[in-house]
Amino acid sequence: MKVLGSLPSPFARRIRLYLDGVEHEFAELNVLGPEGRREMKRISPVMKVPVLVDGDTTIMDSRQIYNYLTEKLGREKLDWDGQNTLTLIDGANDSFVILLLLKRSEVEDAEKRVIGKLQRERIELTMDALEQMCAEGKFDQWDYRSISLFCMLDWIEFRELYRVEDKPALHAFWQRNKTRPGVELTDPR
Ligand SMILES: N[C@@H](CCC(=O)N[C@@H](CS)C(=O)NCC(=O)O)C(=O)O
Repeated sequence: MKVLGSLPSPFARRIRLYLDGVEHEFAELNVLGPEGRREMKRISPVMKVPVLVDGDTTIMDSRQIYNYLTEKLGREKLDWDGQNTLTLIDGANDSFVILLLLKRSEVEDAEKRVIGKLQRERIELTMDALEQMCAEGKFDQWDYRSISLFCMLDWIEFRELYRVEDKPALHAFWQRNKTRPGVELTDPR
């Protein structure tokens, strides 16, 4: 199996961490560079990473890759509550990606414009919900949900998009999982 992704991508990193201990290759792409974009075009018209290639099968999107891997590896699937939690994490993470792209596009006062305001609003609500769930112990187990949450928190801190310390339970969760061996190995810094 081959995972195509960029080193910093939180969506690619969650798949790499989910595959910890499972033999696979990680093919690193620079998603904004010309070579990386050429390679992405070849593999997926969606032009996003991660993409999983397993023999003749190509799977796009981290959620679908996760579903594919649970089946292939015979692991337990998330129930609907777990899937909703993933949707909260994905919603926040997608909005953070848009904020980063606005920053890189040098859009003036991006967060005062409709596109920026909508992202910030979603981020506030989803981060509040995740903080509460974390305080209730819903991320105590290191499973795909926790992996996905960790990858987002670590990335938004790395990209300076959010002050994780403003959310005590999320901050404690991030700190306590930082030193896991697989986590350290995939650190984009
Ligand atoms: N829904 C997708 C989101 C993936 C995503 O946003 N990937 C970003 C990197 S973090 C990407 O490939 N961006 C390239 C682009 O938008 O052109 C997933 O879960 O895999």
